[in-house]
Amino acid sequence: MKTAMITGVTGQDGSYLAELLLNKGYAVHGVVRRASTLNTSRIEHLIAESSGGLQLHYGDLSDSSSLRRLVDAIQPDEIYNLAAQSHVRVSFDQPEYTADVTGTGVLRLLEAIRAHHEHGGRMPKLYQAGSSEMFGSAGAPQNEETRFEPRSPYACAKVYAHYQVVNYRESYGMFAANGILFNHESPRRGESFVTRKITLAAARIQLGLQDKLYLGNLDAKRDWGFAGDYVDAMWRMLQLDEPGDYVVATGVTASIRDFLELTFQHIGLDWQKYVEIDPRFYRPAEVDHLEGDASRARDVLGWTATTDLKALAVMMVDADLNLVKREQKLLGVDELEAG
Ligand code: NAP
Ligand code: G4F
Repeated sequence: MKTAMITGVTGQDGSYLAELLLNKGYAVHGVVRRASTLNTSRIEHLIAESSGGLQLHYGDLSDSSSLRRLVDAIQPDEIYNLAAQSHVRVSFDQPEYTADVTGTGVLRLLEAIRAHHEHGGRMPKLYQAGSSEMFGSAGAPQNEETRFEPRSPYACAKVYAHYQVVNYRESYGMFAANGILFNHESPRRGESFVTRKITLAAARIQLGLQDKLYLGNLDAKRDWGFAGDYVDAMWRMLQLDEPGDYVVATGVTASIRDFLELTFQHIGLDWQKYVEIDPRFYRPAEVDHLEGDASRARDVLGWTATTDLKALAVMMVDADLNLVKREQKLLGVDELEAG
C-alpha cells in the first residue's frame, strides 16, 4: 500500500484527489491548517467513511517545522502540494502573504523533503500545483515551451515555486513534477471564483432568493475543465519513471459571457436581465486569454479531459439548485421548530 500526503486537502482539488487515492488503496494523510471555524466540509464524507484511510494533521505552509515533522512522521511515497493562497484578485490585496504561502511555502516543503532524505529517509515524489496563470499575457495557445509572463502577485509566486521545483530536481535528483493546470471547476469550487459565483447566483435567482449578480470583467477567456479529471493527471505525473512538467487543459477557451450564457440557458433565463458590472471585481492587471495545448499530457500521461464546458456548467448549476433547495428546506424546518 502506498502512502500519500496532501497539503490543501480541504480545498476543491484536495477533496477530489483524496477520493481518487483512497479508491486506489492509498493510505492518505491530509494537512489541514487551523481555522476558527471548521474547514473540512469538502472531505467530511471521507473522514467518516474511511476508517484508517484519510488521516488529518495540523500543518501550515508558512511553518517549516510542521512540514518537516509531518514528512518525517508520515514517510510518504508521494506528496501532492495543493495548498496555496489561490485567489488571484486577493493576491493583489495580500501580495506578501501570497508570496510567503504560495511561493516560499513550496521552498519550505522542498527543504523538508531534502532534510528527510539526508537523515536517512526515502525521497518521496512531489507534485507541485502550478498554474496557467503563470502564462499571463503570453499568446495563446500555451504549452510547456511558452514563456511565463505573470500578471499578478499570485502568478509571480507560482513562477517562483515552479523554478524552485526544477532547481531541486536538477540539484538533488528529486522526483518533483510541476503540473501547469488550466482553470478547473466543480460543484466544490470556492464560491468566490467566477464560475461558482455564477452557478450559485443562477440557482438563487431561479429560486427567488437573489435579484442581481455583480461581476467584473466579462471578456476574459479561460480554458475551463472539470476538477475530477485534473486530479487524475496529477496522479499520473507521479507514476512516471522520470519527473517532468505538464500542461493540463481542455484546449477549448470561452469567455465569462459564454459561461453566463450556458448557465442561464440551462435554467431558462436571460442573464443580461440579472448581471450588473461592479468595478470592485476588476483586477489591476488582467489575464485576457488562456487556452492550453495539453499534447504532452495526452502523449506521455495518456490523459485527456472528459467533460466539456456545457456539461460542466450544467453539473454545477444542478448541484447548486439542489444545495439551495436543501438550505431552504432546512431553514423551513428550523423556523417551524422555533415557532
Ligand atoms: P482551493 O480550493 O483554494 O484550496 C486551497 C487549499 O490550500 C485549501 O485547502 C486551503 O486551506 C489550503 N491552504 C491555504 N493556505 C494554506 C497554508 N498557509 N497552509 C496550508 N494550507 C493552506 O484551491 P484549489 O482550486 O483546490 O487548487 C489547488 C491548488 O492548485 C492551489 O495551489 C491552486 O493555486 C492551484 N491551481 C488551481 C487551479 C484551479 O483552477 N482550481 C488551477 C491551477 C492551479 P483552507 O481550506 O483552510 O482554506
Ligand atoms: O474565477 P477566477 O477568479 O479565476 P482565475 O483568476 O482565472 O484563477 C483561477 O484559475 C487559475 C488557473 O489559471 C488558478 F491558478 C487560480 O488559483 C484560480 O483557481 O477569475 C476568472 C476570470 C478573471 O478574468 C476575472 O477577472 O473571471 C473574471 N471575473 C469577472 N468577474 C471574475 C469576476 N472573477 C471573480 N473571481 N469574481 C468576479 O466577480
